[in-house]
Amino acid sequence: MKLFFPTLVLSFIGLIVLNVGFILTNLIFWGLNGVDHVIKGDNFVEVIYYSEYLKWILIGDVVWAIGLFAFLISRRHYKTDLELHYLTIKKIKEPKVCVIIPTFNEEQVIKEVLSSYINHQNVEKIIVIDNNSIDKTVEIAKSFGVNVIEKTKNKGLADSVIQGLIQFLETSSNIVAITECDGTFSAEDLSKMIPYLDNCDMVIGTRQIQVLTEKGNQNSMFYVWGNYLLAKLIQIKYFSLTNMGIVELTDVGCLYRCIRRDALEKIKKELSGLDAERIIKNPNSGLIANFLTMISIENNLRIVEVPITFKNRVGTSKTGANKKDRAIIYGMRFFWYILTK
Ligand SMILES: Nc1nc2c(ncn2[C@@H]2O[C@H](COP(=O)(O)OP(=O)(O)OP(=O)(O)O)[C@@H](O)[C@H]2O)c(=O)[nH]1
Ligand SMILES: [Mg+2]
Repeated sequence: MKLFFPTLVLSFIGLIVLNVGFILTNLIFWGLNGVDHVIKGDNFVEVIYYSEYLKWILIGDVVWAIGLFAFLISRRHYKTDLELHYLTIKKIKEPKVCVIIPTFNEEQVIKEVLSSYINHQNVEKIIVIDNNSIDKTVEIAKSFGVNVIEKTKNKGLADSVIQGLIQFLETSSNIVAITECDGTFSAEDLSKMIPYLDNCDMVIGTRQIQVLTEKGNQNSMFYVWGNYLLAKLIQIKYFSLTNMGIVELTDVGCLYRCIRRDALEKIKKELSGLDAERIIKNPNSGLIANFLTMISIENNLRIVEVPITFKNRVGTSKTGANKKDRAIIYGMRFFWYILTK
């Protein structure tokens, strides 16, 4: 059953290529030699019957459609448990947020980032997890009196986030916020995210609302589309016929999120599991965002995605994701991860 979804998605892509390829090839032959050259038979049934390839392509399409129908039917009652998947009200009376900030050579922006989070009314603690920066990042962080975990080796972004989450569980805060140290996210947005935690376990930001983004930000058209389509792929993976999926997602790559402490307790085992190891091996891919979202859905945590602001990056990109070829590779990794997780 685990193979059903990937098979459906991969065969869909294969069929699109075949169908479009077939139509284009026929149009070319039609243009060159006239319509008689591509149509054998006098009526519609004969055209299909006598064509060498069309009938096989159509059979493929029909088999795929039957597969899709079976998938939809199998998801009739998917994630519709009254206790687990519908409205709950668990008010957090006093939100006390611990912010975890992975850093790597961010001396240009870390001051601004730390000040903004320190000044937020609900922030109780900040943990900086530094990936062995060679600039003044650590020095500046320490001057703010925040907790700094200094790694002696750069083990990548995913490793830092996981270490930060584990450290958070040692604190008395009841919410953890994961953010980046590049100036793109805003501390004030915490105030928009926290209230949703009364009704859910994890609030994820989406950077897809144009009027909330700064012109010239790192999410070029390519990223906007890629993040959207991959987010929809996750949604389809956890699709339920009644509600079009247990989550509504539009931005697969956004790391900025808040998680309730009791919810993180439920998935903490996953942070040291095989899947976590797999994403740590892909240090720069940003897969950690995807991983956290997917393990949360699989463990029946409630997720709400909310629009957040997104500003231009300060300092240089650590992923190099601003280059198209890298972005394609990251996109492919996300795609494969979603299919095979
Ligand atoms: N890429 C990367 N980022 C790291 C690492 N360790 C810490 N970080 C921090 O994680 C955050 C995300 O990295 P970014 O370079 O912003 O990656 P991105 O958001 O995918 O892309 P850009 O914002 O365009 O650079 C930043 O605050 C980095 O400083 C690491 O090993 N690799
Ligand atoms: Mg960034």
